[in-house]
Amino acid sequence: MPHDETIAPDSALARLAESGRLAEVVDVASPVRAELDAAARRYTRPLHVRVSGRPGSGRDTCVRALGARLAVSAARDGASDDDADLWVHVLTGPARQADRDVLDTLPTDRTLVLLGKSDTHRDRQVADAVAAECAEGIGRPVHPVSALLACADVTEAELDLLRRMSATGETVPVMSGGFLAAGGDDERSTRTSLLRGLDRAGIGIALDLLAREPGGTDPADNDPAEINRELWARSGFDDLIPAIRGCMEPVRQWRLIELRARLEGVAARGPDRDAVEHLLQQAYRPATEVA
Ligand SMILES: Nc1nc2c(ncn2[C@@H]2O[C@H](COP(=O)(O)OP(=O)(O)OP(=O)(O)O)[C@@H](O)[C@H]2O)c(=O)[nH]1
Ligand SMILES: [Mg+2]
Repeated sequence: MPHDETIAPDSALARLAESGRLAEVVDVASPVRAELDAAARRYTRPLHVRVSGRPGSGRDTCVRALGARLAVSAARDGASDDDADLWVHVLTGPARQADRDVLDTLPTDRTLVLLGKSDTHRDRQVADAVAAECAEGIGRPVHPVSALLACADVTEAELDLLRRMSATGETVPVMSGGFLAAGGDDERSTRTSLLRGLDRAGIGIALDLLAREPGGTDPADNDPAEINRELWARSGFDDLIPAIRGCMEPVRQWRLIELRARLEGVAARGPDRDAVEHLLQQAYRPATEVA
């Protein structure tokens, strides 16, 4: 078996694995059928992302955002399973040595680098400029995102508070103590959850959204779901979709390599060796050549 060759993405092996019909190459009573089924299930498992970054960079929030906005399964570095297809490394500014050390260990063609907490920059242009500076420093694309905005879940009570703030022109001071105390005991828990959920910059963005149409006809005035959608749209997570798509072919290739290794193990154990060897030979032949 020519191990150095990449496996043709249009090979019969790839097609069989993707259609979940791998086990059909052996008889229903074959002792290897269950192993082939397990190999096929593993090959078609959902994409799994591992999120890395320096402490406090926003890894846990990014894991939540990937799940909430892109329906992608993710875990942060240090999680026990070691099953990632794709890596996401979160920067908070130009890469430090610790970031470079981690990036050096990750597969370039299956790693995205993010500039996290993009909401903390004055506006999108500034965040883009910082991301461009980060990209220049490491010689690869860096995507500005706000995982916090991507996870925004403004409640009715929080939206009411935002409306009151908008009406009185209240802004969030740099020191959060004043913001939390401003509404007295009645508002303290709503102020706390709003600050935890959106942070200072996110509250500012929400207030800008409410101020967009002073007449109050904007749907964001009336509906938490609408303002949440607006905040998600500003998170930058949608912009990750093409970048993730761009990693899919290398992901597929790695899964095929893993599948091949697994099938070689099945073949080596003996039962139905010929059928499994035949399957392995199809890794290099386009599906159209195989009857
Ligand atoms: N403004 C802002 N804050 C964020 C964002 N993402 C995370 N944070 C905040 O940063 C702090 C750390 O976030 P985590 O997601 O726990 O980061 P982590 O890398 O898991 O950090 P540790 O668990 O402390 O090692 C929390 O207070 C988050 O609310 C973001 O996009 N914008
Ligand atoms: Mg954390």
